[in-house]
Amino acid sequence: MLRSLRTAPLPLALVALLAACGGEAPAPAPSSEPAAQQQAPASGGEQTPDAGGRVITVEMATDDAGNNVFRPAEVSARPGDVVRYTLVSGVHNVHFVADSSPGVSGLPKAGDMLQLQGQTWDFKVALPAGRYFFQCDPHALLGMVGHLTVAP
Ligand SMILES: [Cu+2]
Repeated sequence: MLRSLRTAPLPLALVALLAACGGEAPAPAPSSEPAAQQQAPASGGEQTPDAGGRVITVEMATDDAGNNVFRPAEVSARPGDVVRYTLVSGVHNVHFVADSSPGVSGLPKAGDMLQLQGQTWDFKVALPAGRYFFQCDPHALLGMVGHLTVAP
């Protein structure tokens, strides 16, 4: 199940669209594109790291005590790496909040909610060196936050 989710084929156009989604002003999903919304998986789509890059797994979980966490919460990556947020339990998303990184382009759009165990949301790192805040929107106030540190 995990594998089938990860390898579920995406329409190429959708992959290109996701890969191209960059740092433009975040626009709410237009309601005039119901077809695109229906086809969009609840993930950032599988990304492939650049040559020499790596895939970095970050778990998203609601543990037995009810704590909502990113594991690890402090992530280090280089440009060309892929950060693969992977749902372990609970319902979570990933949101690199633009207000926390003023003036930065290349932040991904807020991710959709992941609900199925093993579901993933990939972010291919294409950001200048720095430390970027991300959160799970429904659990940010409960401490489900983290940082991505991009090395030069
Ligand atoms: Cu969450």
